[in-house]
Amino acid sequence: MGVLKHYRELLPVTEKTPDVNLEEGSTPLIYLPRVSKRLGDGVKLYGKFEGCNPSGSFKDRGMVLAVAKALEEGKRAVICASTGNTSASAAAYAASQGISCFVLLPAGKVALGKLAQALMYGAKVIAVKGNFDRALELAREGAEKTGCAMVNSVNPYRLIGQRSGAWEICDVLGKAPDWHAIPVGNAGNISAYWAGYNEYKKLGKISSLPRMMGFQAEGAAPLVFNKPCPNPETIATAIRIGNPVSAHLARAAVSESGGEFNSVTDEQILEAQRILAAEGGVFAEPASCAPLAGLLKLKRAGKLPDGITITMVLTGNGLKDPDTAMSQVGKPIEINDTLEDLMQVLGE
Ligand code: AN7
Repeated sequence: MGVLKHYRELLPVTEKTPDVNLEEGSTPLIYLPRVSKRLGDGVKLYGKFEGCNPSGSFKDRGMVLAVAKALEEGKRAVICASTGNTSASAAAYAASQGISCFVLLPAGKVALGKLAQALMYGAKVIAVKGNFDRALELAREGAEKTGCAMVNSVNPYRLIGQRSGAWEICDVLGKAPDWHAIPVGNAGNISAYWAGYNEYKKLGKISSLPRMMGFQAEGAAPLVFNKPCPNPETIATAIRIGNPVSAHLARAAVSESGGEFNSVTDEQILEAQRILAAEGGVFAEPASCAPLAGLLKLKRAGKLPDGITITMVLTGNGLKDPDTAMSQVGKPIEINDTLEDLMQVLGE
């Protein structure tokens, strides 16, 4: 039914708020028995598959509210900087409402599917010769000068809408997980989930809170190393971010929940992506696999207790980044169109 309708009473939605809806949210919480086994006895691992959102990532949960509120305020254009998914989401919602959308992307560093989406949805796509952090500064200045609605997560409605992910997890599990594992880039989503869990606790819908486990790519891990990273680099381009805007909120989430930040290498991310696909049946983009990589790392280090329930947010669809996927898998087996050739393969 869409996030605005589903959680209307928990969101700043009034009768003046336009009814924006691409049927986002209500994504599957998938139990992953084979992958769970890798993490220990009695561990229950669930993936919240945000790749099922209309633009293929979790960004839709907050974008629907940000765009609705922008329209309510009379804005007719939105602007954002993005490593790819925010731009795809902003472009989709802007298209659905017939308003303009400007997106600033780090030139050459956005996964193909995301670029295709922004262009197909009809956004004005601007490739900035610089990294995401610089593009974000420019977008903020551009928004100020033009009066376009800024729809990055500095827009408070984005993070409020993203709380719905935590609410859905609790609604389905009937409780909060013990651990909540999540990739961290600009650090908005971990902050939103923490706020969402806390709100549900205050409302008496859950009785405990999860440990918030945030995972970053080693080459872009400002929260792990506790300082901005001037030249972030990682194959997980979605989280190629060196100076997270919501760093303070994310730090609070981790310390209040008794959680931690941890980093994983690109190699570990790609390994986790293959495990999730080949043993879970779920294809998520590289950034989304940082949490599984991190959980496997903690398991190896003896730091993952048996018997716990873990949710991890699979933030984006694997189809968004076919290049990275194809670079690590084999080619199809080509045969002549004869039964003989086929039997040679099947008989192997
Ligand atoms: C798949 O689209 O920042 O820590 O500009 O696309 O809330 O930033 C994307 C971030 C994780 C990190 N997984 O979330 C953008 C952008 C995926 C993402 C993150 C992103 P935040």
